[in-house]
Amino acid sequence: MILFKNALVRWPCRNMVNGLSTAALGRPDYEKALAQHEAYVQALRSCGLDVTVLAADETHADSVFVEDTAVLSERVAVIARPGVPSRLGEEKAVAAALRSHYPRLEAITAPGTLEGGDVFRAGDHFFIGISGRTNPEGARQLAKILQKQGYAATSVPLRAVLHLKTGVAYLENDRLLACGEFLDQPLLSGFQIVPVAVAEAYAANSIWINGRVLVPAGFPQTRKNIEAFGYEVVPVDVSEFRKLDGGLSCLSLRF
Ligand code: CIR
Repeated sequence: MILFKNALVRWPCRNMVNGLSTAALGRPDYEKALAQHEAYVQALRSCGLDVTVLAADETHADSVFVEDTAVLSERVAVIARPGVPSRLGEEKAVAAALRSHYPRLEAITAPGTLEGGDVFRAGDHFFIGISGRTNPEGARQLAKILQKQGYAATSVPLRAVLHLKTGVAYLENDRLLACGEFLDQPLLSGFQIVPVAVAEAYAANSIWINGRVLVPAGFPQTRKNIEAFGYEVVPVDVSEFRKLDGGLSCLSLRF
């Protein structure tokens, strides 16, 4: 079980209302997004994390989704390379902030692309989604860096979702919260699957942090299903980030 000490988040920029989206839920309300972000940071602190808040980056509308810019572990930090032109460059400020935590940073290089939302970790095994954002070359580079550090890595092809963690969340104890295409994915058959109903698909992007599970507010069945395993659930309202296809995990890097 990996206990987290730190989190890195980025203050939402005004330009976030122009972020990429397929959700068709309307434009985010910026003031509401700020309040939700503050509550999210509080929730991270309530799990014992020391949270660093990076300044807003108005030149990148999606820069609040800081998880996509790196893959972190106790042995290595890997700076990602976003798979969509409008997000390229977001990773620079994140790399600068991570330098004070890691002696050396690895990086995904062209023509590889990789977004952190496509990576989940179960113990010493990393699963890397091959998506519209993470290409096979990016996954190959990440796997090589991780394997050098003694980790295992498996690529998982995605069918419909934006990122791998849009549809799965590792809850420790070999348990995986999963939805849709991941309910019968043979590459994930080693896990006990905690299914998320289609109507609550957004809640598949929950996050286990030091024994608690942060779950998006408004998904009572998923909350109940997670509580049934004895986890303490912390609901967090991120409705304004959902409008940009972003979930709970996307808003922070935990390490
Ligand atoms: C994007 O399309 O890149 C952003 N609007 C949402 C990114 C969400 N990140 C994530 O799932 N890890």
